[in-house]
Amino acid sequence: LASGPVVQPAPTVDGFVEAFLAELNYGQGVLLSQSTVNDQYLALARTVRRYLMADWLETGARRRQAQQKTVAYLSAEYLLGRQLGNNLLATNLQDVAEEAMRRSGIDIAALRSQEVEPGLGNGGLGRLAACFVDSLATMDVPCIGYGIRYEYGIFRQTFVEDRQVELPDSWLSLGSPWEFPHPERQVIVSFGGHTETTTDDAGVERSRWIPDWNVLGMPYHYMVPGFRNGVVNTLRLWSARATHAFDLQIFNSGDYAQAVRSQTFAENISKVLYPEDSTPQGKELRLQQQYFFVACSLHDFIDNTLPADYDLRRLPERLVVQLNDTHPVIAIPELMRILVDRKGFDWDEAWDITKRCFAYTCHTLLPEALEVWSVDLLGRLLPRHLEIIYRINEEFLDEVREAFPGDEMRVRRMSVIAEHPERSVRMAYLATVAGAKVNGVAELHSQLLRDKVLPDFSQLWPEKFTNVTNGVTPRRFVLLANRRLSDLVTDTIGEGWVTDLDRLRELEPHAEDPEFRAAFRQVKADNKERLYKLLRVRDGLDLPREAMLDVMVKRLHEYKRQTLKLLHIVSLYEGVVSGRVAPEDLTPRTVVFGAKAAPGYHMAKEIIFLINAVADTVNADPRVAGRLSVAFPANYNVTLAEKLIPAADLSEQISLAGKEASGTGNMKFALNGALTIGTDDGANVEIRRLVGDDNFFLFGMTEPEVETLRGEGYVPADLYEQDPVLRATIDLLASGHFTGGDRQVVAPVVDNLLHQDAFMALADFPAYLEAQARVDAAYADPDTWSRMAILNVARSGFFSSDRSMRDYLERIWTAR
Ligand code: 26Y
Repeated sequence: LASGPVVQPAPTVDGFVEAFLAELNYGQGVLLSQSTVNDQYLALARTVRRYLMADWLETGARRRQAQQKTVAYLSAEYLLGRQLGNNLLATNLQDVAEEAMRRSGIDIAALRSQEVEPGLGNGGLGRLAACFVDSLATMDVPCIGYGIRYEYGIFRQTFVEDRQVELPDSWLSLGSPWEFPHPERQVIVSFGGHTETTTDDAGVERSRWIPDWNVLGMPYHYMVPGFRNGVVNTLRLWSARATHAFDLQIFNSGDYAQAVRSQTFAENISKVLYPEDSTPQGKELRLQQQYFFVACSLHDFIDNTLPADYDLRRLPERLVVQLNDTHPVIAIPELMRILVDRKGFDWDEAWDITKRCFAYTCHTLLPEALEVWSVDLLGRLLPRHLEIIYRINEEFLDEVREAFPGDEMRVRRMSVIAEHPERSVRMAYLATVAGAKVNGVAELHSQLLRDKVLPDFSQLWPEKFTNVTNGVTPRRFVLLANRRLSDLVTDTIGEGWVTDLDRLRELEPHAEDPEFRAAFRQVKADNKERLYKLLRVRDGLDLPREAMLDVMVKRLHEYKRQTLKLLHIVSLYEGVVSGRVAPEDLTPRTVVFGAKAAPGYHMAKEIIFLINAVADTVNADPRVAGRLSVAFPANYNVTLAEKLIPAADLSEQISLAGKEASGTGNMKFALNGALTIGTDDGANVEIRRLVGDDNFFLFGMTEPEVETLRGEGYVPADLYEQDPVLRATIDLLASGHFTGGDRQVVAPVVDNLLHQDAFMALADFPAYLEAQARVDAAYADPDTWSRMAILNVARSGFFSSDRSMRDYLERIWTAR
């Protein structure tokens, strides 16, 4: 075996054509002349796959032999995006493949469009997981990404009369060439039942779990290629199967429905991604999903990945389990169960091993988003795990009592078991107790995590807490998404920046070069052109070519404040229709929104409706024609992000300070030369520090100011009374102007803003308008704007997920 990764020699166009035709004829079973676009797409994908296969096998063999410490990244979500383009890039096959397709009379662009992206995640957290596995492969770090192969990913969003309608995302229906099922590697996962106490040979009392139902977990493997480095890591996603596909005896007796019922029931577990990224709903199925994938994954690592004779006392030398938020935290009692019940360890030794294997990443600050599971449900579904959690908690609370004698209030505050409003397990606390490290995802977030979310824990174990600022992969979000910018960068500073993103700094001096600025502007213009062509075909949108492109894309959430952006649009429009502002004094702008609302999140859906209603009215009004347009293409996803972000001039990152843990879209925009208008929140703080105050449009309250205002009693209606522009803006919204005179339909959003405004959009409104005026002023001078944008690109190398992975390696995975 070779000791390091082997980079394969470049293939030829002839060889590629031959391999492609072989896949088409002998894999897909069709002649080129008879083949559909889907046939061709599948054959092309399988051809690319073949070029990765030797590296995949070699990486696997090398990993088995080297027995290095491996990161098991446990994540309920992976928002991968399309694979074909990424894998062509990773193998450096894009030019060869393009030419090969041309010679075969095929337009490769049509094949790329054929791929349905695996949308196995909701938003930031899922996309982060995908960026991290990309970086780990590129850095040749042993990692297995574990997750769930949802049969239906995040819903497909459509608009019917301006309202969101969700359609199922059947991403597998035309076949998925990127996955490799391994039925021979299925594992059994148990649920329910009860526990019994027995005495073992040594006279020690042991608990035994007698479950009452099982499902099978079937692994599907996906390639995770590093960037042109001969490394291909593995993503292993689990699909649920019934243990006995169906009961033949029942079937033969004629009860066909009953015969398939158990099958349907079991397979529900991996049926659909929960399109929720806000408050946890006590959904039994979600707990089943969590335990299902975690149990499969630990079993896979311990029983199939480690050598058969491995001494599990040394497990922490071989395994680090990174918990992507609390969704996989049930892995902690599961590892204890494996060690104590199955492998016969005594409790203390098992606990010592377990504590050294886990690390926990928190992705939120909203208290309502911290997951809890009712003791009742957990006890029914996983009775043995509940016992284990109780014991972990008992011993932990003893430790607290020892550290803070007589402080029973603190003991109650810190207990993993909450008593109110119902007895439940606080998963973040469990993760903090068991994890060797706990990290937030941006500096501000990590600080607030210590001070506000887990203050008692950070007091007890200050050394546990650390920060790793998020990052994004430059492969997908610069090289793949923005070929034009990438070519300009490479022409200017040479190659190498894609895997060493700090080198973008070398662009700094070129910000002063008029020729470079012009080339940079041309890149933006070309990207806009490409985007608008797409939006015409995809959404029937016709957008002006010259206007500033102002983009707000992210999940729809009140704390992210899409309504603040909407108020800005309405105020611009109101200015013109009321005659306060001459239309020619408006800086031409096109505002693009992209956002999905959780299906059960009522207010978010009302906000979507209102944005669409405002867009319809504004776009149809000749008084602002060519000056103000609003577009809301449906179904924002990774594929659309790759087109939108490179075209954007202005990036909207306007959450209420202290609410957005990090944000990662903000990083993608900065790296693609958009300027940010943003609050002092999440990673915006670090972006601004790096790109410089002069190259960032900061506005709004700071987190302490938010706290102070809340403490004083925040009355949004007073702001409405006092500020004439705000009043005119809200009045126009409330008047029904955008909804055919219907005041009723706008009331939910308007009343909420006036009487609650939990995220203080009205409080930040004047500062936001003032910052937008600064944006207009800067945009008026193309050289000023380009200079600022180039400096954003040059100074954002820090936000590569390669850097995040180095930080995890240093601060979490090796430091223990
Ligand atoms: C428990 C269930 C309801 C749930 C499902 C998904 C809860 C949360 C989530 C997803 C959260 C999420 O995407 N958080 C985002 O993580 C990003 C990556 O760290 C951050 O950049 C972003 O600020 C944060 O909102």
